[in-house]
Amino acid sequence: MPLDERLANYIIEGTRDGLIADLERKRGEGAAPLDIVNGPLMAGMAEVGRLFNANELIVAEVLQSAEAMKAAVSHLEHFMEKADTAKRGKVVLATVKGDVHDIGKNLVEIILKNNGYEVVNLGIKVPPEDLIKAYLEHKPDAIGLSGLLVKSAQQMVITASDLKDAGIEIPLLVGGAALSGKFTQTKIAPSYGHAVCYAKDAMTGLRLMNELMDPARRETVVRANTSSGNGFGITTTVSVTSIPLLKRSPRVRADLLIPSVATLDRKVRLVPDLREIWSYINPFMLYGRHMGYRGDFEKHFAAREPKAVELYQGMEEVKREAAEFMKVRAVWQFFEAEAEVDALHLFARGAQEPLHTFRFKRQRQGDFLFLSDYVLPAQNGKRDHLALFVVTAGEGVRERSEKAKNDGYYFKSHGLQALAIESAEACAEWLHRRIREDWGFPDPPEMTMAQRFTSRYRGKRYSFGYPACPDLEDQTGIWKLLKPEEIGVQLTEGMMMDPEASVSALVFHHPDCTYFSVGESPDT
Ligand code: B1M
Repeated sequence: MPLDERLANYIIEGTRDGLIADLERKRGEGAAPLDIVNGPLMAGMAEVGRLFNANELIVAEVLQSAEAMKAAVSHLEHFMEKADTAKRGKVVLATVKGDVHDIGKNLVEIILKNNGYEVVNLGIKVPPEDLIKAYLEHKPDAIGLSGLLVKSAQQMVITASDLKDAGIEIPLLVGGAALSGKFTQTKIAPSYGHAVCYAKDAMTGLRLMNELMDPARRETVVRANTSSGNGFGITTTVSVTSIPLLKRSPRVRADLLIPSVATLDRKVRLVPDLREIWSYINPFMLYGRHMGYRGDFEKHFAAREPKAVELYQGMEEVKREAAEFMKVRAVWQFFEAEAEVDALHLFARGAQEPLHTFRFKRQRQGDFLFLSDYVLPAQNGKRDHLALFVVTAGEGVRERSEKAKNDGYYFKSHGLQALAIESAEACAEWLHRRIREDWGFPDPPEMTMAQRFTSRYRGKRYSFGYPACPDLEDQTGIWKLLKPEEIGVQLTEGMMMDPEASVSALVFHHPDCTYFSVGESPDT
């Protein structure tokens, strides 16, 4: 292959074997280091972007390409004049106030940095005033805001307005799992008054930056993403239909026996066997959602499909590193429970006064489902029960992932965060199974993990923030009752759990449990 094509190919293939020798060969031909970067190497990264958008490369492979790019640029920087390190642009990146979400933002940093942009990553829980300071200090071409939850989308509206009041007018790029283009346009953009661009994923973030930094295309993008109005007054368009005064949803039986529970003691555990927890990881989430594998990973891996095998081996390497430090911890407890109209009271064993009361909302139509309906009325003075838990796998993950990212090991950096996140979810699945056993209805031996991932068992677990109980403020009730600080999980002012790889839930045993939406989560 001609040398330039070979150089681009190292990036496309995400391999470093022979890269430095060929870079030296190219320099030997008299090519300036910066021209090599902006020439064959950037051509390689541009092709990676095209292949990703054409579904021919997955996130994991893009990360390996970025690693090769980082290695090439780090080598050539030794021969560059200081002034040579001209960048295509500069972005200040941050997760908004109250939010600890990191994995998405870091992916964006890796993609932008290895496509020629300077990125100032301010980290998590960044208040508007720190963003304004960073703007004055770094004079960026754009600001990137990230967040996981609906609350964070609302925080972006406030942040945008504060940036406007500070006289900032550069484009904003926003992204995050609970965010949408519509919310960006109708809420965030009007409160900023200048361009606010929604980026559904990191590659879209890159495309938007390329367009904004291209004089020929900038105006079009800015005009298309700027809207007037003030964006404030986030009105959730909840149509207030009257709910028939239902004592209980017709879909939820009351005439069932209350199963007894083994103990009401609070349990705190460091889950010893990581491999056992990892056997509860949903492959679709780890290899698909986070590492980008397209298609049925398990089936393709079993058929020894090369991409699936390579990704599996890559994640096994990450697991070996994680096994040295990852701690999966859990705190859980059963409580006596009584439902009363919209209140769900939790009691210590035999107590008269409730320890805490949750207030959920009933669905406004259809089956009028309501979480409290899943608690059976007391029988012969014996109350029904509810279990609560918080689990985490986030201890030490951010530091190690950050180090791997700074050392240019992007696959490992992202892989560690993805593994921690899915280990938290897997621990929730593992613990929920134990709780079913403690409740006296263990899973039948033939139950498969796939059936567990689709909750084909008795009862269900519900997490605050999800559609059946969208109010994140209720997390404070779990914190009061379970004190998850003991397993190292803090609640932020945005009602997020720090570390990021954490899950909280209420567990009901009722066989009629189903997942539903009370239809009140504000549209984001
Ligand atoms: Co959950 N979670 N979660 N969660 N989770 C959501 C977000 C949710 C929408 C699910 C739902 O309701 N159906 C819901 C939020 C609703 C709400 O806000 N009320 C929710 C909830 C409620 C929760 C918990 C509160 C539940 C609980 O335990 N009580 C809890 C909170 C955790 C905490 O507080 N620490 C929780 C926990 C978790 C896990 C840890 C198990 C896990 C990881 C979360 C994480 O990513 N950090 C998780 C997951 C996986 C999800 C879903 C299924 C997927 C999120 C995802 O893909 N993350 C999500 C439902 C959904 O989206 N379908 C859901 C991977 C990450 C790489 O993607 O963050 O989108 P993302 O970043 C992307 C893009 O957004 C974009 O590029 C990135 C890379 O491609 N982007 C940018 C992001 N920032 C950008 C900035 C830019 C440009 C592009 O600037 C330049």
